Amino acid sequence: MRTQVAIIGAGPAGLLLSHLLGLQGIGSVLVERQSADHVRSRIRAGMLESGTVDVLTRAGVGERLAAEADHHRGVYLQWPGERHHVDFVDLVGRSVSVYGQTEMTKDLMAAREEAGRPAFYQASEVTPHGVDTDRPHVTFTDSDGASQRVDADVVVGCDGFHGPSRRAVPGQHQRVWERTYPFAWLGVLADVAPSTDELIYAWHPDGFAMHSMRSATVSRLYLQVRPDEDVADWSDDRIWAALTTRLGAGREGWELGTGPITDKSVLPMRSFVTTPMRHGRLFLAGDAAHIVPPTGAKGLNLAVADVSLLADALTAWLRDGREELADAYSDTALRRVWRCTHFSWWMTNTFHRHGDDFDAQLQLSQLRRVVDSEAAATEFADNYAGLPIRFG
Ligand code: RFL
Ligand code: PHB
Repeated sequence: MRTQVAIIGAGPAGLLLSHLLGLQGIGSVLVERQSADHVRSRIRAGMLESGTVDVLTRAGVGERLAAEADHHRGVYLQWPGERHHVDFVDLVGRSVSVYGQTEMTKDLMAAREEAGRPAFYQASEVTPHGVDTDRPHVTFTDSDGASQRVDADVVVGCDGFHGPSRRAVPGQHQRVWERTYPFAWLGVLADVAPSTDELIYAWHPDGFAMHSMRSATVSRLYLQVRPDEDVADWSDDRIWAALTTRLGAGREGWELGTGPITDKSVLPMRSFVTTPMRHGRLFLAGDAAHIVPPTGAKGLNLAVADVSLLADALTAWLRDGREELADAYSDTALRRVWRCTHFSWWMTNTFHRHGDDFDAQLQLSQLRRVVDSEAAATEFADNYAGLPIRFG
């Protein structure tokens, strides 16, 4: 099989890239390890920057998002005895939208099916070849056990942190930057109306807690736990008790509604960047190139920013014969990646209990500064609500 762009991985990055390229008349083939149902049901991110909403809307996949997403003016920052609203609309003129990654994935899959764009699900042994040459290709075994080969002008690795694309870049051409954190998140999904209108990020002596939501009847909540935490040690009662303590600290008259927990998992926290994001005719995008801890809500938004830049670059190259944007892709994307990596690192270090009581006082001083100083609040809002896709 021959196509212009072979895309490994059909998560949000791969699906959106294929869609954006299709709108410009560039052909692509998606090769995905999991089944479509598995991809559709993975519970992950939930907060979309305004720029992400703009990209999806301009690409014609924003209809359900416009009808169903919850638009938030800002977030609440809290520590014992104090809760403050940071209003992004007032500070930087942009809002954010709560719309599950699962919903965005469903919209992109529906658009792919409607356009009849080819995809192989349940592919195994997916391997990129010849990325240093003018004739790259991808081989894999399809869901029927048959060997397949896709020849392409370029290969794009949208295969997440564990995929094979990043490993196809020879070690001497790659640099990896990494930070692991001494804590993790226990994430739960619960059938209960959210007890807040907008997200709450809470600092607490017992550890960080967060209250997010998916709909008027479904809440998404997180607790800081140890990285080796066994989810089996967390009964529903223990989870609700910890959330009530951490989110309710010093807040007379506010109550956390509880309900049946439908999903629980422990999420590791890591910062990771690999550079460059292009090697020959192989491009990396989304989690294949970088991971941020979820505290800044940046992972999915960065994936969208990458593929938005890449779709323009590949269109200019493959349709119009101009390679400048493709040459600039890695540097352009990495400027934004490093900004979001810093913001996510800052949010993570500021909100989670680690270190000693001296560190705790510095964290609280930082948080007070964000709500007391308009300059500090504006810097926070600008980063959280999302920087321009072409940044710096
Ligand atoms: P994805 O979503 O990981 O998709 C990559 C796709 O590649 C496939 N794949 C392969 N395909 C073919 N061959 C192989 N050998 C392959 N290996 C892997 C995978 O099956 C998958 O379909 O990356 P993408 O598209 O770059 O999108 C990035 C976002 O998904 C990610 O940044 C966020 O979801 C990160 N993230 C979160 N971000 C937030 O902002 N807030 C969150 O609450 C949040 N929760 C999460 C998360 C990521 C998680 N993972 C990756 C462990 C929770 C989890 C559990
Ligand atoms: C979520 O709704 O899952 C969510 C929101 C904001 C974050 C992380 C996760 O920072």
